[in-house]
Amino acid sequence: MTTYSDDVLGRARVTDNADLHAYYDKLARLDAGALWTIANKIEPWFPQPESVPVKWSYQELRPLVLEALRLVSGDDAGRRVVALYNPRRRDIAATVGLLYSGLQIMGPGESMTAHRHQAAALRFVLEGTGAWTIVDGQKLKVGPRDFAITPNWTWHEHGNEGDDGPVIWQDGLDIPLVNAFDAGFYEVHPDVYQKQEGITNSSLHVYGAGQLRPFGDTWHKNHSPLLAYPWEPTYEALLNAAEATDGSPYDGIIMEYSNPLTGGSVMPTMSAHMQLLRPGESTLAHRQVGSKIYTAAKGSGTSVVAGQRIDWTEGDIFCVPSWAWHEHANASRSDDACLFSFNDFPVMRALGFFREEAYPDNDGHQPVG
Ligand code: 1HN
Repeated sequence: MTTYSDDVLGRARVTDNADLHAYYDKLARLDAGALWTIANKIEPWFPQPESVPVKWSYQELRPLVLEALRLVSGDDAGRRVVALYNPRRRDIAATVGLLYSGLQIMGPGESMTAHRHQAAALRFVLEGTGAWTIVDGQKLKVGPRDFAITPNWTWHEHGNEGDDGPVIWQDGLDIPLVNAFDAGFYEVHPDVYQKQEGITNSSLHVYGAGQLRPFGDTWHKNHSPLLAYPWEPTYEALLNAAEATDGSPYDGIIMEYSNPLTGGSVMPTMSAHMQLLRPGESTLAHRQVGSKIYTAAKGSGTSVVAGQRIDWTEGDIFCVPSWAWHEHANASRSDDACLFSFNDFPVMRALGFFREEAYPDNDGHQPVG
């Protein structure tokens, strides 16, 4: 059995005294230190995230996101984004763990300049019908509940060509992860704007046919060749699966947005899911190594994250820190509810860090409050 006491042989358990303090001072002056004073902190028995569960209410944030439209121009801001910060991770601009998320707004007729960076990005559209983005020359048009990717080091620029109001979409980036590795690079496009190549949504035309792949394809990049994942086929896939399977006891009916050529995650650092909770469905608690950011895409419900109750309705965003117990419930007995989420699980898996377990007691539900 695992013991979590530090007062055991095999854990650091040195009692401080005056001699030791004098010794620590001498080491500090030489940019050194006694490992045993921090060993237990830097080698926790299990993950001890600085991040806490947080809910960002769309109803509360939306007016402030709209306010940014008249306060700053897209050109001056670069991107007009309200960032979502975990309280103790503001210094690294993280929403949870080493993931970042924010709400980006673009007014009708507006467009942003092109740039590229080492961080990978993804978009989940919350409202507005005119959104487009050009990713390495490919123009994508995206609407509410559509998902799109901007793999790292791809040129990208966005705009809103609608005339019926602003577009608000959620950005998800692995910026804190890239910065933790001191791996960040950034470039402004030499021509400021890209030229569209080929037809709009061309990757959907080539790779969006589900079980059919272009024969003899030579795609070799480490991200999905499919750049946009529209809502309608996503929802249909969930409804179809719900007819045929019981889904997961922890997640209901859940689908991963995948690279159609490999079946793996859309990008090497981040994966995304859409899940459907059937009317009245409540799931069991589980936990994973890795951080997750959820967005209520449809309907309303309640999740419990690390014992904290989070009520959500469309547009609300909440996070699950690594190794935190979490479970979800659809609030409605008549309508389904959908949660979009993205995570850093591909990194955890690639590095051999991934673990997952079910809540063992209390019929699989964690205590609340
Ligand atoms: C970025 O490039 C975008 O291109 C959005 O839309 C959000 C947050 C941090 C750093 C770069 C974008 C970003 C970002």
